Amino acid sequence: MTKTRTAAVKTLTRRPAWKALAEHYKKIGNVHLRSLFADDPRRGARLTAEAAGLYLDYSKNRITDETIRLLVNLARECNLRECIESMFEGRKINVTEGRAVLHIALRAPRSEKIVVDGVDIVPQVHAVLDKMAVFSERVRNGEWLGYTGKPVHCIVNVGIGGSDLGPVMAYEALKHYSKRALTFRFVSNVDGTDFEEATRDLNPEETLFIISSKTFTTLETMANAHTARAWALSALHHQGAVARHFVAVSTNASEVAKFGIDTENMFGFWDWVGGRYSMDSAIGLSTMTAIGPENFRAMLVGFRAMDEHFRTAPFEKNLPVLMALLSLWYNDFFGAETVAVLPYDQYLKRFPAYLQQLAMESNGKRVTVGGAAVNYQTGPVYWGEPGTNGQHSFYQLIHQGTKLIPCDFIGFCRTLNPIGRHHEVLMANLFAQTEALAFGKTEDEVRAEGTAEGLAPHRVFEGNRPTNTILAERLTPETLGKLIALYEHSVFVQGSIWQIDSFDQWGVELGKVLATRIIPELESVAEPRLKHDSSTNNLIRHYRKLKGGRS
Ligand code: G6Q
Repeated sequence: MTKTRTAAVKTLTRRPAWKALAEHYKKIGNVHLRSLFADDPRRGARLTAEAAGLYLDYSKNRITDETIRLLVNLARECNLRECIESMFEGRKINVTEGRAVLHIALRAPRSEKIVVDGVDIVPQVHAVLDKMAVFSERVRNGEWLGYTGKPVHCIVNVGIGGSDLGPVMAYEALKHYSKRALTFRFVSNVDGTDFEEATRDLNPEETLFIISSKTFTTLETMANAHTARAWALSALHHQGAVARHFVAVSTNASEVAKFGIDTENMFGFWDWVGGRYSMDSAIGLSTMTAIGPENFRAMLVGFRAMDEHFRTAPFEKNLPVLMALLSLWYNDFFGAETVAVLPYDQYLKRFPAYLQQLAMESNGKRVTVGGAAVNYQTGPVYWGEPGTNGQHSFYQLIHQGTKLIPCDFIGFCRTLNPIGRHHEVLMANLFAQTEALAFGKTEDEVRAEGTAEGLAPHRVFEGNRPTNTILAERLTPETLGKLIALYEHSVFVQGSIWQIDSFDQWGVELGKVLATRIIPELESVAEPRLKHDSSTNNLIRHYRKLKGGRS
């Protein structure tokens, strides 16, 4: 390692604020939430923050006021304010790809000016939004006719990764606001099962495919797009049908045209929108078609409200900053490896999967922007399921296992589906879980209940399990926008402190290259000459043998 690299590596852990946090951890790392709450009766009301209608209770974290002060110092020492401005001003902060990172421009109002390479991009953003609005209204009103003159009412989004997870999550999250007469399906996996199951009950005459691919070269999406075209043409029998049954969301007009899609029916976006940050760009075309342009715009208003809060609020009151710093506190000082995201709303069932990509593809990096290996932990594993389902599966480990798992609980004060007592029961469970995780149940309390001697240790809840609780009034398009922007910016804050490039994803490349090499080895009729390691060679041979045996 060169001298300069060594210097870069140590920068973060040598910072006074980092060292102060390490010292502070020695003092409070083992302090129990029970005593923190006992010492300050106002803690539960005090350690909260509210912005844009999202209420964050972070009092059930293993922190004191001093912790927040030190974490904020760290953010300052890492020039977080400048990092935020660099993003908002469109500097090329995605260093390894030489790109600006401007998903915030996707929700900028028409009046705003954001210049990239000398061009104001806001008019382009709104031109695409307007074009999406016209298209989606035509589909929603039954004016978009298929090749045989029937209105389309089944919309299939074909895309993967950032071109799938956002659209699926948003469709599920906002189903309540969707036009129920339309059917939406999402095909992402190259496994033919995904396409088959998504289309088996659809009528090609009434089906419209949105091929969503920034590059329009992604192997899985192109395979599914070609299968979709063959599926449609086998029923419609004419190349001309492609123009009526396929539209594209892409930055690659020439590949879109080559596929046979009229570029008039292509919805563009730009290299300054990363895949996992694109659900509010044209990649959200299926979302807009489902919920309508007005609701989509309301979602953008929500994003924007959080963007403004993030850019202007002091760090101590800044929701994305606070959440990022708290997560970093556990990740880098307590050695926690994962974060559980637990939405108490069935509509948010795909939210953890969406966050998984957002957080893990962004911050799963082991070298700094300058290319030096880090000597501290970067991005944690994100995972989760909606409550209360998770309570009956993995919460056991969070409560009584040996691992520290900070959790984000997300709940809404008003339900979209008021049925009997369901919502109170749901929310009671949310509050009860955070209470149980924080305070647990002592051995004395267990014994006082008359528990049999041998059973007592099993029934003890240690507590001291940290949680954030995020509450909003109701799940609306606007709230969803705020929630997503909250996590987007939180991920960015962490990446800025860890000095990594949160906007590239080189780690997905190697597997793709190797797969391309292996495909012909699986397909060839003649026995291929394999040059992999002995395990991979053996697996390929085993596969070929069994595959041959079945056919
Ligand atoms: C996200 C990644 C990745 C990407 C997919 C699909 O940030 O870049 O998940 O979205 O690989 O890429 P295309 O949209 O180009 O098909």
